[in-house]
Amino acid sequence: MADKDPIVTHVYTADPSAHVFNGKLYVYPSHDRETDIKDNDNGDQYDMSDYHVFSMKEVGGPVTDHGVALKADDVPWVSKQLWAPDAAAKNGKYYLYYPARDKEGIFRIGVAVGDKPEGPFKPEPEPIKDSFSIDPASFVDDDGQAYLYFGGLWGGQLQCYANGAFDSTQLGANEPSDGAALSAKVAKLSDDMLSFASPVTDVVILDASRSPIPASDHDRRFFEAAWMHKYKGKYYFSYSTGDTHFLCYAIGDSPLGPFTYGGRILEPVIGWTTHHSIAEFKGKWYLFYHDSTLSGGRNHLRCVKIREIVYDAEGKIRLKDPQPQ
Ligand code: FUB
Repeated sequence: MADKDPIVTHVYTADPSAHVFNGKLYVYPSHDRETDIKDNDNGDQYDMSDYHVFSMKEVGGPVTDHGVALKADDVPWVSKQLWAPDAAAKNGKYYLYYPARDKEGIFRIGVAVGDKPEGPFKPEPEPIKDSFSIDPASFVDDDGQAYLYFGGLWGGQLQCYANGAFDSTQLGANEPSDGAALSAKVAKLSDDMLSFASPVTDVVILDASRSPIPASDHDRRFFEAAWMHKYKGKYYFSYSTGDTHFLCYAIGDSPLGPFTYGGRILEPVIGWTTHHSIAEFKGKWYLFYHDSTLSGGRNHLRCVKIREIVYDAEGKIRLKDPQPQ
């Protein structure tokens, strides 16, 4: 497998969240599937119904598909659309965080618990209290405190919470175009990893002059695909800019921010969405991402790929090898 080939081709995969557990690299992606639903800005074509977990002992080596780890039919509050998941390990257990629409069509975030990194995962019967929107990303800091980052615009419904309380008139709408950009959200997780242990707060991204990135700056503002990793004591918040299709990052001194915009990691890929994670494995750092090459460019049928990244002396991220066209 060259590093720009899909990690698997027998199923469509997207939104990869990568973690190293017990010396192996695990990837928790969305499981894309065929649908007759036409593409729209609400993302209705992303109609996924279960999760598979994948693992490998080496980047570029054989990839094991551990089969179905969780399915929508097993979760009492879910109606449809199991979107981008993530996983965490703590207290000898493994936690799968996932967004889905509830029976009213509103995105919430659920958690399911397993004894092994690959699952199966047993879902909690209700979504996490006070959770909303999509794309949960968990991060367990060196002191053991865990955090959950989340949020996504347009079909991800983050714009419905622009003024705090849920505003149903913004379902299916775009974000406000004036003022500061809407922020991703973050909350501390409880010690049992099943609930929020702090209020939900904004993940503020500042520009070099310490002003929040404006909503009009579509090349740099947050859209979806939150991810957190730590490198040399600094916290790297990375994300997708959505309608401009970049993967960007911002650097901070605290997992709660604020973060200062740092640059782009990946230029637009084939397919509308771009979504990633970053993890260190066996002394090298990798970007896990997706594109739609496996399906010949169909937006909702994507494939996960891996590329090595490096940091310069100032901690700026770049792809180790130039990006293929
Ligand atoms: O896979 C469904 C959605 O597409 C994800 O939640 C977004 O991040 C985008 O990749």
